[in-house]
Amino acid sequence: MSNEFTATQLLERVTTSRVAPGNERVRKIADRIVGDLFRAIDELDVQPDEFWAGVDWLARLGSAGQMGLITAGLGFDRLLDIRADEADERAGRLGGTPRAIEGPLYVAGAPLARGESRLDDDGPHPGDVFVMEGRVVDTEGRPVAGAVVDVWHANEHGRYSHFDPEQPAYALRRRIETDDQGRYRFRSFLPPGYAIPPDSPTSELFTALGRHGNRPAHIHFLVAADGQRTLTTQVNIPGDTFIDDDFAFATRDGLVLKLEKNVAAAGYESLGVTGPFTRSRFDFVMQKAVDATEADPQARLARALA
Ligand code: MBD
Ligand code: FE
Repeated sequence: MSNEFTATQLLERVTTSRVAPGNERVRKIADRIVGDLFRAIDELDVQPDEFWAGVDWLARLGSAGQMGLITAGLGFDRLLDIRADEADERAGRLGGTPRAIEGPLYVAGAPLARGESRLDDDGPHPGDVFVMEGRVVDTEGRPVAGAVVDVWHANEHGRYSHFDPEQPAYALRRRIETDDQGRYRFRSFLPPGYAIPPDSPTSELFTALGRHGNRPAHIHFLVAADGQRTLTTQVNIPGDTFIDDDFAFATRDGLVLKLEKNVAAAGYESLGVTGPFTRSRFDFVMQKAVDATEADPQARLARALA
């Protein structure tokens, strides 16, 4: 047998050579992606210098911990949500708070509080005192007691604790368990938007693509309760210039908060509120889980690797 082959014969060899069955699904996906890349290299006449610069970029992207920034920035995270929405629609599963992307900056194990919490107790933080409050309910409007609302957002510099060595562990991250009426509330401040780190592999690509790397101001949630479908979502803070131009394409209608300014402090003393503050009311509506997997309270990576 000859060891000289054409590109087509090479692809055939790459995708069929094996000494064991391996994993059929992995093989199918890998073979497809390799085939698509062979074709792209051919059709675009990708030069060796371009190929190796790209490989180096991927290696640097991985060691910078920025894979999740790129999946979001190239639309893959939103794509998976669009596909999940379409599957729900086909299955007649309507209602509930819209899902929105988790993003790459979730950290499991935030401190757990009952009913209410401050997120900003590592502060002081500038800006208005902000309280978000509401209930977790099911699609019939019944309160979900004991739901865990895991919330995280950026600090005033647009950076997230854990990834930013300047912040204490779990700053601006909490889990809040709803009370017997399904209520949660927390105090924090209104975060600014997020911008991808400059001089990083991600910004290199975005500059080459002529794109910006800004997200509008937002707050993330992972809401979990027994028997309910785990909800990953985000809310946006109104008025941000990037609200309809998110680099991660993650803004959703129905998830832009309404803010009430100059609310009186009475009733909010337990959150350390002493003067007028900004409030937003928001209820999370959870769908019933159809199986245990849907009620898995874990975030995306832990789920994927379970
Ligand atoms: C973020 O804060 C974020 O939420 C996403 C999806 C990507 C980058 C930074
Ligand atoms: Fe974020």
